[in-house]
Amino acid sequence: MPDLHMPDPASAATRATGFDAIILGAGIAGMYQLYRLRQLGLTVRVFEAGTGVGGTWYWNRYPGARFDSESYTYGYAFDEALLQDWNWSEHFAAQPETLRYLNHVADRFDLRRDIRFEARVTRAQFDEAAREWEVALEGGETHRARILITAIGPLSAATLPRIPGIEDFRGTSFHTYRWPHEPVDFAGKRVAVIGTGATGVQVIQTIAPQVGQLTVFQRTPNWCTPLHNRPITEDEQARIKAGYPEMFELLRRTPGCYIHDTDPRGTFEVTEAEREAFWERLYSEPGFGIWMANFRDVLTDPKANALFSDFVARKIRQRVKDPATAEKLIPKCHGFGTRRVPQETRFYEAFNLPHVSLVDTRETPIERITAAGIRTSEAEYAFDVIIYATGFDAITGSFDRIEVRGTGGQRLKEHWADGPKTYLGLMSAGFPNLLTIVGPHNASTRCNIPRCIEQNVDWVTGLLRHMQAQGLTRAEATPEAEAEWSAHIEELAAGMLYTQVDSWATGINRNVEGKTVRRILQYQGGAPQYRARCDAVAEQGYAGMTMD
Ligand code: NA7
Repeated sequence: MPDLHMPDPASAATRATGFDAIILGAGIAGMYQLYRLRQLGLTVRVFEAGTGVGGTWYWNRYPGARFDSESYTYGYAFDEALLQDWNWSEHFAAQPETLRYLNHVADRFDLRRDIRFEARVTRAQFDEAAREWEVALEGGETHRARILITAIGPLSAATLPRIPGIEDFRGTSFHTYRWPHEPVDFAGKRVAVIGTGATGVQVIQTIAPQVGQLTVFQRTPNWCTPLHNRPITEDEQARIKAGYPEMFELLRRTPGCYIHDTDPRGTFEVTEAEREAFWERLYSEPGFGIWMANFRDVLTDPKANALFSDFVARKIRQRVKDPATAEKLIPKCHGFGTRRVPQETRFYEAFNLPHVSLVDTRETPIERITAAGIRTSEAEYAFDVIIYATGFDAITGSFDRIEVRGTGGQRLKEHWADGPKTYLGLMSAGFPNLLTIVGPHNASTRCNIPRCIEQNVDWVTGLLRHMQAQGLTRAEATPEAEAEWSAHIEELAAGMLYTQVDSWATGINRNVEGKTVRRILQYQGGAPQYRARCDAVAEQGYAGMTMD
């Protein structure tokens, strides 16, 4: 069987004892990487902690979980027959449908036979002499491979709040990421939701009409805008399928691979009437257009940003009947779009229901979780269910949880202690043959993620094809290339308002030790520019890397 090291004349000494490649994670990225590596004829094993495929869409089963990207822009693009066979039912599909889709893909390409489920990787160590990675699973079992590819997701290390007493609560409680597989009955229940990020918003708006009583604990409000989801009609389905080539062409050109492209105009280059009309239109249209296709300076010019934030604040005041609640729901410490914009469906109207209330935890902090519920500085609340929509140790957290050790035994977590150091967001110096799909410093976390995943995977596949053809067994980013790329990442982010705001995108998570300093974790130059950089590196024979 052909493998990565077959052409290597010294193969007897350097031959991997296990697989050609190990992939961590069977989400969208891991599944596609497996598919591509099989095409190279490599032996591959995927280790996945869950009992099924789907990653994000396997874990996040909370009520209301759904896309913010148009469904048809989100599915895999690599197989025309798959595109033509699959019918998305809504413009923004809900989690069960997406999980069905990913299971369909796994069946269709017979992916499961190379995936080991319920296999959580705890450690990965590079063996310099053998030029291979040794990977340990929870329980101690180890496997070896020449190449290690992480597809562990940027938002997969879920974090509970650091509030005393969490284990004391006698009712039912879940983190949204660890939602049970069985349905949860909310009828008549007294429910608390802690957290109002994109997840909390989806949960709150969905369960508000079902529960007996809902209390939302909000620390920081977010600028939420309408999703405007609806079913896809038969006519639309036909048009979508006929238009895939043009649509994917458009997605290749836009900065985040969405169908929404930035408006070239500046906020102050139009009259007030034109501006208001444009913003009204954006507010009435589906999806992320309001964030991605706004005036070009809304995310960089503080004055433009303040004006648009004021527009959205007015909308919130119109939609929330109680003025005091409306004011609490309007962000005061950050401008629109400087944190992830949650897309909502009657989220603000949920606070008009008589059994829904909002607690501002900056005014009245949560002091502890008690056996019966939640105690703030002001009151004691009794609950049957507490939902923690408290987010993730984002982007680097999933790496930190695995003990990844490169040459000389250095740990990746230490190498990244002052912020990630990468080359192309796909490699790190001192960690040969390790490829970090959707890792820090690549374009994927600012992206309609499957589009950037496909780019990452295709690039990695090209690199492995090159190594295979040349008989190379070791590839590593040089420290110089890593330093240059890491500086480039900082330069690209300069002037972006989001860098001045705490959020998962800037690496802040006060529930995690040490995650209190803002970092530049994402490539901000846009997916087309990122793709061009990656392609140029490949065309130059993998410049910035040592390979032998
Ligand atoms: P986010 O966006 O990180 O939101 C987490 C929320 O939980 C946010 O409102 C936090 O408030 C809140 N939180 C966290 N810890 C606490 C404590 N200790 N007390 C009160 N409130 C707390 O995560 P999501 O899951 O909503 O979304 C993650 C991404 O997934 C999303 O952007 C999409 O891209 C998909 P804070 O803002 O920190 O004050």
